Amino acid sequence: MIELHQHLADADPGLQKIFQAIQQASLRVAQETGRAGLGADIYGAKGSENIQGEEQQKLDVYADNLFTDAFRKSGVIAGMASEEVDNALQFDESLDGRYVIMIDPLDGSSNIDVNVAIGTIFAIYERVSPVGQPLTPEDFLQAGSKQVASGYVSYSVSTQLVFSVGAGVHIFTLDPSSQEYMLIQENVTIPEDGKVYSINEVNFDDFNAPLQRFVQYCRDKRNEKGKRKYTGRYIGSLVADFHRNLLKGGIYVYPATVEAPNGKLRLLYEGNPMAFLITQAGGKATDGVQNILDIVPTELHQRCPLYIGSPVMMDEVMKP
Ligand code: AHM
Ligand code: MG
Repeated sequence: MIELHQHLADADPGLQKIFQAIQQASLRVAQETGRAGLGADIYGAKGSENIQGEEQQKLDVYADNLFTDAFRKSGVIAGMASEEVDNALQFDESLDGRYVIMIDPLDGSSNIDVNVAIGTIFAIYERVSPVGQPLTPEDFLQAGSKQVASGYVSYSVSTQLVFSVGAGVHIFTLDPSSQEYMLIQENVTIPEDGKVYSINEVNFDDFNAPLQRFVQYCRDKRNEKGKRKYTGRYIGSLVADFHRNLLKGGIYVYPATVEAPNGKLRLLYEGNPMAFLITQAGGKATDGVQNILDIVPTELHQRCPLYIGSPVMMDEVMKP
């Protein structure tokens, strides 16, 4: 079986170091999620204090610290932006690094307390400012099309790393005994069409007319045998919903709603990395109007509607 570092043997040495860091940090997160409830202090409300008056570590903060540490030590990353931190971080000791990274250290964290799959999502870029100099906002506010790699770790039945360095999408499973990621599927492509639509349907009345038409189409559509063509599946954990749709075919939509006019998900560390992956896997991703990867961000924590999945279903949802 092929280990992650063997698979990346021909990749840029900087990228190899970044994936080493992702392996180390995600292994620790996997170990910690695997101990949920066994005294590991990962449940509980954000901002709560323990008896000593210290802030309790929620797992998403814990995960953020682990990844930040690993990226800082990698020596090749000049800075990072995280869902958990207001401002972008610059690693002064690694300003010679060519890379910047955006991360959602633990997505779907509302699922932690109920033992449902959660994930880490990341996007890797080359900085645009000169190497050795302080970072600039433009290093972080790059269009998704500039990504050199992206991926996610899914902490579930097993821990899996799914990524692309721009040459297909590959899936690795963490072997807990050797603590190595092992290749289980190379060059994954999403099925052209699928059976699943993943959307929080309670918001139906708030969807725009084209999206309402699409959801109604999914509800009504019958196959040649008169059976329903589509089924709804919504875990409420982007990584898990995305992963199922990648393997089985389907579409995930987190649209604009009245309450959330720009949707809920963040462009830099949710929309973009997933859009890069789906494109590499033969699928499509838009914000309902344009290709996600074409959007030039203006803010670090900018939100964007996300429509992502199998090309046939994406073409249907994008009909005016
Ligand atoms: P988070 O980054 O705060 O965890 O929120 C992102 C999550 C996604 O994983 C998931 O698809 C979505 O929020 C679910 O939101 P909702 O409960 O509004 O449907
Ligand atoms: Mg998130």
